[in-house]
Amino acid sequence: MKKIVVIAPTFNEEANIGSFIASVLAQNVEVLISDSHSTDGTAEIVKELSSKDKRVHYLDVKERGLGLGLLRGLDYAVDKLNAEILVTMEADLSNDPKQLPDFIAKLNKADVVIGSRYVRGGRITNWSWWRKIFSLGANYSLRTLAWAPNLHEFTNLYRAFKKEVWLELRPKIKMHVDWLFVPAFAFEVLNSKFKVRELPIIYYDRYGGRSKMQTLSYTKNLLHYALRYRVKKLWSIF
Ligand SMILES: Nc1nc2c(ncn2[C@@H]2O[C@H](COP(=O)(O)OP(=O)(O)O)[C@@H](O)[C@H]2O)c(=O)[nH]1
Ligand SMILES: [Mg+2]
Repeated sequence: MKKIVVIAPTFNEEANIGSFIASVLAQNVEVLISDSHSTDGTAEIVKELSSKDKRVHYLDVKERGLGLGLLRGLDYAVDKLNAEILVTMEADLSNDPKQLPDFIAKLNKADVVIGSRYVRGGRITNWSWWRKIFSLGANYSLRTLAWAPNLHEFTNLYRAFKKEVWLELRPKIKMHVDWLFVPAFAFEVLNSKFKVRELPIIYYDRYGGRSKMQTLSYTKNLLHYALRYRVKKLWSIF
């Protein structure tokens, strides 16, 4: 049986982190919280749980940045925890850990499984109409710019992949210490030799606390990133 580690980046998730960790542990896997030095009680809760259960790990990455949290967390999971299968998830209960066995099962036929809200069977509950429009529009544009008719989701971080995928992609995405890490991972995996499959997911609005997403500037950066990527690819052909 391969070792599975769930990596969840956090910043101020004290309202969710206890239930999140319990629901991940219920799937019989290890969990690593990769925290940007939260200023609320997140670290204390995780450290307390970790002292009682050795499957719970806490990493303080000290600085802000969702991409930084993922980068450091993935490295730690591979180097220190000997993870062979890496799963990334949000820590606010938006991603349901009960879907984890479906991700792992699908990894039998793929190297990367991407959770998708925009395929048959996937959906979003409780999001405001404007966030849905931004997300749908962004994912549609990214799909077009990536020239990837078979991938419908670039911006959600519920994903499972083999360690080899991380080792190969790492140099290409390590500079994205912010949210761009999430779509850049999808772009680079499409550009690699690895086999990608999508899995429909149900996405719930966060349970407690506040979102740290700045939707407008993120959407702008996303489109800028994807356009540059496409132009660079076209340029390399000539
Ligand atoms: N390590 C780390 N995690 C972050 C940071 N900002 C957000 N996160 C986590 O990334 C996940 C997604 O962020 P969230 O605020 O829920 O964004 P939303 O789902 O788009 O509304 C959550 O688990 C957050 O706690 C950060 O600066 N550092
Ligand atoms: Mg969230």
